[in-house]
Amino acid sequence: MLKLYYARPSAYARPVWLALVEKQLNFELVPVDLSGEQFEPEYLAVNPFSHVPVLFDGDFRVIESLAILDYLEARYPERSLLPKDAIALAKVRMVQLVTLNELLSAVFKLLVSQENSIELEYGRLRATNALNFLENLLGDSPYFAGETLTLAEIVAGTLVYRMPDLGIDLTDYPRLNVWSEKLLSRPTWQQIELSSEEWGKYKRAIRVFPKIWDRRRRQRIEALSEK
Ligand SMILES: N[C@@H](CCC(=O)N[C@@H](CS)C(=O)NCC(=O)O)C(=O)O
Repeated sequence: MLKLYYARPSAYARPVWLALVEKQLNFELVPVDLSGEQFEPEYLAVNPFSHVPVLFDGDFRVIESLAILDYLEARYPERSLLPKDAIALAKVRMVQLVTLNELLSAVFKLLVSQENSIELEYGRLRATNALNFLENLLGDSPYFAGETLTLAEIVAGTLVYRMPDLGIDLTDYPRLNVWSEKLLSRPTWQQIELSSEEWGKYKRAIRVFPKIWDRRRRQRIEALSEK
C-alpha cells in the first residue's frame, strides 16, 4: 500500500498527491501538522530532515518531492507522466526545477514580505522572471512536453494559478493563463484543491512557521553534533 505523509497546503507535497490521483493509484494520506509535529521523534524517524512529503511503498521510503515523482513514474508507469524524447524530457525537468527553485522561492518572498519593501519587489521580479521563462517555454503547445500532460504540469500547475492572489496578473502571460485554466478544470485538480479558508490560514501561518522551523532545526542539528 502507498502511504503519503503530507500537509494539504504544502507546495512540495501537492504535486505528489496530485500525481497519485492522476495515476489513479490507491494510497493512504497521513497528514503532518507543520506547526511542530515534524520535529517529534516519531516523524523524524520518517524523515530526519523534518520535511513533507514522504512516500512509503510498503516498507520502501522515498523522501524529496522530485525523487518521489520519479519513483512513482518508474514503479507505476501506467498513465505515464514523463516523456521519453530527450527534448521533451529536458523541458519537463526545466519546468520542475524552475518552478521549485525560482518561482516557489519568489512565492515565499511574496507571502512573507512587508508592503512596499525591497524584498517584496525582489520577490515580484523573481516571480515574473520565472513566469516569462515558462511562458516562452510553453510556446504554442497545449502542454510543456507537447500534446500530453506530464510532471511539468503536475509541478508548475499546482503553483502558477496562485499568482493572481499574490498580486501578479496571469493575463500578462496569455499562454500560461490558458494552460492554467485548462488544468484547473480537471477533476483531479479539483479533487486536491484547498478551500479559500485553508489557503487564507496557510498564508497567515507561512509568515511565522519558517522562523520556528529554522530555530527547531538549528536546535536539533546542534544537539546531534553534541552526541
Ligand atoms: N526539497 C524538499 C523540500 C520539502 C519541504 O521543504 N517541505 C516543507 C513543506 S512546504 C516542510 O516540510 N517544512 C517543514 C520543515 O521544514 O520543518 C522536497 O522537495 O520534498
